[in-house]
Amino acid sequence: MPRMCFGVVAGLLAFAIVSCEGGSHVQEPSGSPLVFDNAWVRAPIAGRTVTAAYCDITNRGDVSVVITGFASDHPGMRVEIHETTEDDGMMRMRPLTRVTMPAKANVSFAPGGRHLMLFGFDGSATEVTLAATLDSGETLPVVFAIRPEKH
Ligand SMILES: [Cu+2]
Repeated sequence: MPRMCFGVVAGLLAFAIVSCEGGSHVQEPSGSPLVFDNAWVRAPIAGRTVTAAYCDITNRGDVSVVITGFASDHPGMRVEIHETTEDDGMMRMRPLTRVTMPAKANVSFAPGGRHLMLFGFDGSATEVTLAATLDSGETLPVVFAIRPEKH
């Protein structure tokens, strides 16, 4: 029985900027049902190399999509998905190994909740590309702007 050939879809790494108005910056990686908006990284405090990144993700598709991680193009940078939880009045962060995006739903990575934790980032950039990895093996590049404050 012949094996299915899982070809690499050309242009997978290309993405289109659909609109860019009012500070919003909608990104639609090609071939994906996921739409990313308001992607930004809090500029690290001087001398620090750990910070957080946030974005809003919409799954416009009819089936759920699972994000298993993010990878950075910035030298030395490592990214983890974290969730902030309150435990006996203490705010704690725990790493997530997967985030399920339900069909036709929004998931926000926002201060106080789920977020991306960036390690090894000295802030020497105006933007970084973080590629979302899906459990299908696809990677979806998303440009995150570096901003000094809560936005
Ligand atoms: Cu964290």
